[in-house]
Amino acid sequence: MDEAIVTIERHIVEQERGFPEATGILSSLLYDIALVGKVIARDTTRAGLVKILGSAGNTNVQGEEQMKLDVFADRVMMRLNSFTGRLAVLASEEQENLIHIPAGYKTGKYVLVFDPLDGSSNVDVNATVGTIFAIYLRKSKEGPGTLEDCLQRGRKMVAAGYIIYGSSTMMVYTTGQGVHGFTLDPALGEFLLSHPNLRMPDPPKYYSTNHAYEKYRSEGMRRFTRWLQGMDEEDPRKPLSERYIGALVADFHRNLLKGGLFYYPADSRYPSGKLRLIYEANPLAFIAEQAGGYASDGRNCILEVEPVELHQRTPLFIGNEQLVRKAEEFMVKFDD
Ligand code: AFP
Repeated sequence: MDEAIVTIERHIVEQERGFPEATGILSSLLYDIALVGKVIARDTTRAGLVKILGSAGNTNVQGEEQMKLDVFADRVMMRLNSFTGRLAVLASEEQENLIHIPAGYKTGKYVLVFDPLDGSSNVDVNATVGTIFAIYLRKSKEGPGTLEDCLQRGRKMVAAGYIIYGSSTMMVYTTGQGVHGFTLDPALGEFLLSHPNLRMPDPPKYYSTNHAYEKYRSEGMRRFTRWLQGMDEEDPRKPLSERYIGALVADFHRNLLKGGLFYYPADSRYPSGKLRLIYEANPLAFIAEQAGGYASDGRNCILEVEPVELHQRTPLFIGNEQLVRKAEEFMVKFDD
């Protein structure tokens, strides 16, 4: 007999049964985010997209050029989540300040932080981009959510995931009960379970980093890269193959499915790293851990880092645990 077709809605509800005290609000929130994914996917793939390609002519809080599709994705996420009564507060990589629930609408018990369109410079060249999100329980008791609600350790996350807009659209999420991937059937407009219980394959196949910046990197990092390439004379290994898209979510997704490591270390241009702890590193770290992998800032587990500001940057090493641990070893040996 054919196997059952599982929609994301059914899967989320079934996962909720693992939490007898659950009220169903988290399930609804995840389903709201799946809808956000469908709306953004519709716009990234529509022929008329050409009209909105190019820069919006302004910059985001990181001083980076913002693409029009970023603005669109940001708005969709806000509009579909601000009025539901499920959230206390939101924070977006594209906005300097917290996003509060509009006056006159109820606040809820959850906090949503997100990168609406990661890797957006890929949009102009029809390459993969994605939306990354994390959900926490609010810490404040009532009223509008606070900065403290958003500055929680990754370990406190109750759910995380991403939607990747590639050759197909996929949503991958975890609530701490494994990692599950769903592929969007564009004809049905439904995400269908295609990758249940994802585990990072071992041995890993790939590493992903931007070699162009080698000259800005530490001795430990240069040596680590040579180790990955099998050129460390004391500890030779079969080289890993290299793949780098320039959209963290896409590089991470490949490594999740095939086994591998993504790393963006601190360097002399970005002494604290380039990627954002709250919107990028933490959600993917939770997913990596749930898939049997590990994420580090080079010294500590990413999920244990206490955030001190909303747009905090971090070095990131994420993927198969033995590769991430090896990077940590190189840093201790050559950089401390
Ligand atoms: P954009 O969203 O500005 O394209 O940045 C993408 C990103 O934050 C992350 O997704 C990539 O892994 C990383 O930057 C790429 O950075 P480099 O271009 O410095 O390699």
